[in-house]
Amino acid sequence: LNLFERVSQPFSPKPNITFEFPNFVSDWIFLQSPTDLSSKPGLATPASAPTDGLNIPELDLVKTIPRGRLFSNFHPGHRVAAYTLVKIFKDAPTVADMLNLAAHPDVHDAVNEHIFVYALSAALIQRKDARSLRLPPIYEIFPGKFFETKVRSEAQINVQQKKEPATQEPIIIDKNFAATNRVVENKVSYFREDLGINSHHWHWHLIFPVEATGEIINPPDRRGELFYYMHQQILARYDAERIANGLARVTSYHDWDEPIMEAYFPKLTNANGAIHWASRPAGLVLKDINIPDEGVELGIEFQINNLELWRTRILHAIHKGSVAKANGEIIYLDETTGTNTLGELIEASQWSADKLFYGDLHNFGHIAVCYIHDPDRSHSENMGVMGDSVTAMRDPIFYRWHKFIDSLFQQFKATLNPYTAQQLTLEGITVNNVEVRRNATSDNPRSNPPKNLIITGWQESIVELDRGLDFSSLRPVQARVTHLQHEDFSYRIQVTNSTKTTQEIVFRIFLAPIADEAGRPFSFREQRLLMIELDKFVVRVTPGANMVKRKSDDSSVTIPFERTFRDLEAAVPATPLAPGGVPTDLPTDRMTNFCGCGWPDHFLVPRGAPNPGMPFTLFVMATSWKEDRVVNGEDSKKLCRNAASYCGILDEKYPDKRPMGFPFDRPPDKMITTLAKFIEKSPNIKTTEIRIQFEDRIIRRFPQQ
Ligand code: CUO
Repeated sequence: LNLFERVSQPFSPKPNITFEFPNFVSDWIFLQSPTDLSSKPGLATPASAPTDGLNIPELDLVKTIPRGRLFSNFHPGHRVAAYTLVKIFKDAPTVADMLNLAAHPDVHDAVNEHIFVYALSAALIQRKDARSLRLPPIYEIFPGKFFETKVRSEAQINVQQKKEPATQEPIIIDKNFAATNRVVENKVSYFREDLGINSHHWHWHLIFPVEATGEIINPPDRRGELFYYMHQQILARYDAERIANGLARVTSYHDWDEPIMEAYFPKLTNANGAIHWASRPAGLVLKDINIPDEGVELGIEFQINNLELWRTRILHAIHKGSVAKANGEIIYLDETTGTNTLGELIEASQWSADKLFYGDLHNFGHIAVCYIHDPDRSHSENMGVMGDSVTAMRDPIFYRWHKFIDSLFQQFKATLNPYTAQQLTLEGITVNNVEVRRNATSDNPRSNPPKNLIITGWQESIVELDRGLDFSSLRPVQARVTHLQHEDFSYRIQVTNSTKTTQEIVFRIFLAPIADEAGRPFSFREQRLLMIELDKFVVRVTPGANMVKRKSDDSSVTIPFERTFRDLEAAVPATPLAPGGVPTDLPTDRMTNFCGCGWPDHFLVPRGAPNPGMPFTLFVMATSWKEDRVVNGEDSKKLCRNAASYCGILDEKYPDKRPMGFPFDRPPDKMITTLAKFIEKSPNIKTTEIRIQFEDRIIRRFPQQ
């Protein structure tokens, strides 16, 4: 029995099951069948129909988005509907009450299925009493948002022919399904259409909603700055993939009268195959959006002029150094909170200083692009993928739009004083050397792979689709996806502490390409924007010489592979096929306090280039934890803790006092033209050149065959 299964179908069996979670004995709510209930006493017990005595709250607002319609969390009207349901779920006195309400046919079968999943997921994350419950992967709930329509038909044929699961071959997902290689942008579709990357983006927007529901009045700590930083890092990572594939870096999309030449044809449908996502052919130009209220659904109307006006006002604020609130109060855009203030303004969230004046720039950009083909819906067409945070990253225009958004933040950063050598230096700590080594493999534990070389390649993984396919059968349907993977590696950092006491040191590790697609070396001004955060961690460094070792899969940026691809109970370590890449037993805390948000580990490093590989700068900086530390509670079980760099920690402060992206978030002093010069006075920083070598073959399978 699974509330996240076949969400467009009536809930079945009809609710003669009551959910009870007396002691939270398990964090597993996704039971597969009613028989599972009896085997897990205390978890959920069959009881009489909970319809008796269950008050169904008023759902008129929720129902303004009819069933079957695609849902956009960038659309204010859609958000009203979704947040109303989030609040209803959050207001249920207990988790069991909430689940019973969600299972009730007047709710489950009556509200829009996308809103249902959004609201239940958001409520499960936001309710403190539901923290131990876990969501299934979003691509299992809505395979139609990840896999082409053909996959659904194939699955249906398999099910109808009643092929036994044991003999049934998984459906093979072509990693080039959206276009041929004649489309240059398709060279990086393995990034744009990756399951883990798109799941991360959905979770990020789920845990940082645009408006609060219920009692939350303050935004999550540094929410606006995280909006800037997480998306900036997506751009840096995407640019690294582009360079590796011989493509130029993404250009900002800010000439809104110009046609958009990069087309995108998603070939996606919703789960029951009835509704497709619109295609965006090359050459379309943004038009004013004028979608009338349609009976129930709230319309939306704005002009491209509005976007231009809001952009001007925001730039005005950036160059004036302050924003004005509606009541006239001035908020200065200073070093400490300026980025955050701007983030809330630009996105724009409920915490914008003045939403009426500074508008809804970023969200409405998503809306304008997703309706570009039918801006008044006179053709009754659905939106394109840019409208939904689950699918937006598939479209090349996402990156151009976000490059524009990022350019606003960069203009602000350019108004701040560059970091001085003193701000970059930590007295008494010298990083003597840094290198990376591939981990030895289990079949060759003594292997001594070349240093400073990371191997990437493809991995084939099996995913389960039946949960999200609306066929009546419960037969398993599996698909085989091919995605990027890297062999596991470790950092080895030699560090000398010349003070007399043990120091708690923060290590920040970044990676950036050295040269562009034509082999021209980047200036430091360019390279700083391409710096990808790989990890950030704290180590006690004793007086004298120390060797710090850190595994790639412990990264503060990523969630483990199993978290992307499996629920906990089904998790098994991946098995390597090729030398290198030892799947380590993940420490328990890595497995338990994830929240779905987090960059996928299989995309920790960019793909790189075929032999002899692509050169990158690896950068390590030591700073003092005493200075950077943010005091939080001691509860190490807090959600999202393990991928805090891009996701923060739920209900806690961001665990690092420095500006996000430090020390690359600001342009350097004019006199500093190279990275070498930037760090020359700081022995606590070390760089080295590494190569990432891509092998165009399967280097791992999950599970092993
Ligand atoms: Cu994540 Cu535009 O903010 O998609």
